[in-house]
Amino acid sequence: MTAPGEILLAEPRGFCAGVDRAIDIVERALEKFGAPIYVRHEIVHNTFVVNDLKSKGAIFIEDLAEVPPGATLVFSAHGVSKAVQQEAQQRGFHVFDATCPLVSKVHIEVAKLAKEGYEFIMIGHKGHPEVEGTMGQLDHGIHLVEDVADVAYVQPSQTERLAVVTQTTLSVDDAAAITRAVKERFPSIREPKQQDICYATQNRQDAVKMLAREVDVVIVVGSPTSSNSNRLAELARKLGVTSYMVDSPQELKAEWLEGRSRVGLTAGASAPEVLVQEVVARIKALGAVSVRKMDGIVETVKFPLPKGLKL
Ligand code: 10G
Ligand code: SF4
Repeated sequence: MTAPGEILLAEPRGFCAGVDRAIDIVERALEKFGAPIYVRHEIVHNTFVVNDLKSKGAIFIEDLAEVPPGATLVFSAHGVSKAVQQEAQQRGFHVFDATCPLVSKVHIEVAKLAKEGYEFIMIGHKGHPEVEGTMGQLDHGIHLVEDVADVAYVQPSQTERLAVVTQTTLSVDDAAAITRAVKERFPSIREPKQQDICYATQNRQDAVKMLAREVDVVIVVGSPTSSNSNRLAELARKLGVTSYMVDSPQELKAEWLEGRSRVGLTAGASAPEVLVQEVVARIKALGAVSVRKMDGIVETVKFPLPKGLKL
């Protein structure tokens, strides 16, 4: 059986600016205020990141009832609903908001248009924390569609003032198809000036499209809970290339690489580069002799830390 020969690394891959900032917020809060720091929901959907922060003194909770009085609390990068924000304020926690500024931008747009009488069609995955956070900016008038079939059933109370918003980490192609169906049903619906799917999602999916042309299998480093990582593996499969997700190098199975001479490797926006490098070492141990970086966009986006945590 042929062993893998070459590893091709997607560019860009891994951490986005929102994830970098969110992890920095927890680390700086731990340094400045000491452990424990409470974090509502996994700061980002990655097992390694969460375990690392746990070892430094972060406590991850889903329900604010678990947070003691006077605690310091961080909201995850995915964002929170108004109800969660209000509860944290009422209970007097010292809050740092690690919501990605690109998610906050969507929240601000929803609040602004709602004041002008708009209702919303939100394209996203039911139950995902970002969707709960964005839909939870309003107490009514925001309707979720998950796929093209859902579009026929959505029932806004009026159609003159309708706007579409999306989760930031969707499949760019699926979201475009759903948006087309939404526009067919509601031709005058308002679209965001710039799409809500973020630059990092777009760039990582574009990179997988390039990678898939050159490899026999695509490995995605990412946790099963990570929506954007799942989208990368799904995209490779849609392009006809077998793809697997791994949360750690130990999960990679030797038989996945049997008979595949070129192995593509990428990572979701929440997956650290240290894991990618460990996966590279594992694939090399299975026979790969060279590593090549694909050409791709160099990302320079950086978001400032909240006041009170800057150095
Ligand atoms: O891809 P999802 O939304 O599941 O999140 P993640 O934590 O795996 O990656 C970072 C993306 C976000 C924080 C959502 S904006
Ligand atoms: Fe922000 Fe995009 Fe990263 Fe989400 S995936 S944290 S929206 S940069």
